[in-house]
Amino acid sequence: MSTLTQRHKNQISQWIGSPKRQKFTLLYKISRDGCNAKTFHSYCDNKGPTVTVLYNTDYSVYGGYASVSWNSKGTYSTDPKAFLFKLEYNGSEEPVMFPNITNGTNAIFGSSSYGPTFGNGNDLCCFTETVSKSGSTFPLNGNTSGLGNNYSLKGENYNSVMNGHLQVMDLEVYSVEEQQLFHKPWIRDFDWSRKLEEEIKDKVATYKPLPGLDLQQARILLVGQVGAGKSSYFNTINSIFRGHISAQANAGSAEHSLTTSYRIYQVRDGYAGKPFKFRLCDTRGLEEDQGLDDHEVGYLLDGHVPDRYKFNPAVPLSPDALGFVKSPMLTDKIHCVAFVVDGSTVDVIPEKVMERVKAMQVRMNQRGIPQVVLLTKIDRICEEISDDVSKVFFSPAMKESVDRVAMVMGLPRSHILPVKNYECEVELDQNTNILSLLSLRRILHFVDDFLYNKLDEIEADQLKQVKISE
Ligand SMILES: Nc1nc2c(ncn2[C@@H]2O[C@H](COP(=O)(O)OP(=O)(O)O)[C@@H](O)[C@H]2O)c(=O)[nH]1
Ligand SMILES: [Mg+2]
Repeated sequence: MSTLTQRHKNQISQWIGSPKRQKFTLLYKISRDGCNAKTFHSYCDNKGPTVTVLYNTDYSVYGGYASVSWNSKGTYSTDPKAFLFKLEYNGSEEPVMFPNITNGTNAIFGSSSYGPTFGNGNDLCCFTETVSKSGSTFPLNGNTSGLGNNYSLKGENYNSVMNGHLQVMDLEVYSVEEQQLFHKPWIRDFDWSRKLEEEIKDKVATYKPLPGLDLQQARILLVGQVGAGKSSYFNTINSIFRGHISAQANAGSAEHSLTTSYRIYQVRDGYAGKPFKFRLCDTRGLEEDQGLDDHEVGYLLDGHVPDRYKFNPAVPLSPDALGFVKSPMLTDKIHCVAFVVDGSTVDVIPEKVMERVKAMQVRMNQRGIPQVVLLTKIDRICEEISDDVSKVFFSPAMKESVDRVAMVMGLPRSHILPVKNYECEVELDQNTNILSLLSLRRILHFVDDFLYNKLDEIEADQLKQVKISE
């Protein structure tokens, strides 16, 4: 598993300066492959541009980039594009790039006895020969005695970048190349046409929950971190059917939840038309130490919470709350949960938030409620998608995000639904509409799966009753 976050990859891509996003492939990692110069060279020589990243025991992250390949010839290579950098210092983001100041001469040194080595007299020599792990740390035996020789430190020094030592938790080397789109989609692609848009729009508009259950509408609960795009998802779906961009739900960026009330939103067929047979239930955000918790989610799932219920951070939801629905029917309950996840930060979801999510999933699983992920802000994952949403199934970065979310959420990949919400647009876009409508149609299919199970249960119960009375 790579340790470098998407944000760091974006930063390094920006420093490399290519207009296209870079693709990072992990070649070598000392905690996985062992800290040995020969191993480093066998994995990293002749691989084109690479970036070396060190993670030290003080949570500082730094390293170097070279646009020329590593080799084991015992010589320096010239590389005017090489640079050193720091990304984090003591766990805080502090991105600084240290450019080469000698026209690229002696940019890197390749030798079978040396690990990644930048600069002459060594601006940064990571290690030589073999370094054994001590506890969970690698006490690297390299040196930085020539720090500033070939790279401009911009006033920084050994202490302000490396905390004055080379004790690291890990060191990784990635190859970097311009991200190319796949030639074939990584899942089924669609014909992004007006016809398809109309087709799915119609499917969603004419959706009716399974008959025989006395259900007026399907209820979909949106759950996710503050700022993930829950309110914007409702706004997007609502805009599509309104025929223009609407911002009925309060969306925006704030540290804490802007959404403080529980809202059961309906979407209408055009201007002042009839509401459709589904509801999007918008909750307040999930936060590390406050906001929605699994206990409240239990009440939401079971349909105890009335529309416009005002969450009170100081008082947890309880049956004494005003308007608490004492005996909810199936129609009041939640029939599918959509976790809304910001696609551009999937690799930095705080552990405490994940713990909350897992606790919520337990409650959903107990009730057999299907779960999907709406993966938002996909325009921030990939340039190409940002230009044209229909590239979504051709983007390697997108596939990586989907795989990652599927893994952390413990859901099949087919339950991860990428979407691009309207956020600053003034006009509707056909492909954006299609992707959002597809996600909603999938969700409605999951609702049906849940309802079929309910129907089976009810019929089995009725059969039992008949048998008992016989
Ligand atoms: N670029 C981009 N921004 C988005 C997207 N979805 C939401 N946003 C923005 O993210 C911020 C938070 O969205 P919001 O819907 O209020 O999140 P909530 O807290 O989950 O309800 C807003 O500024 C939105 O404009 C998206 O798909 N792409
Ligand atoms: Mg909101």
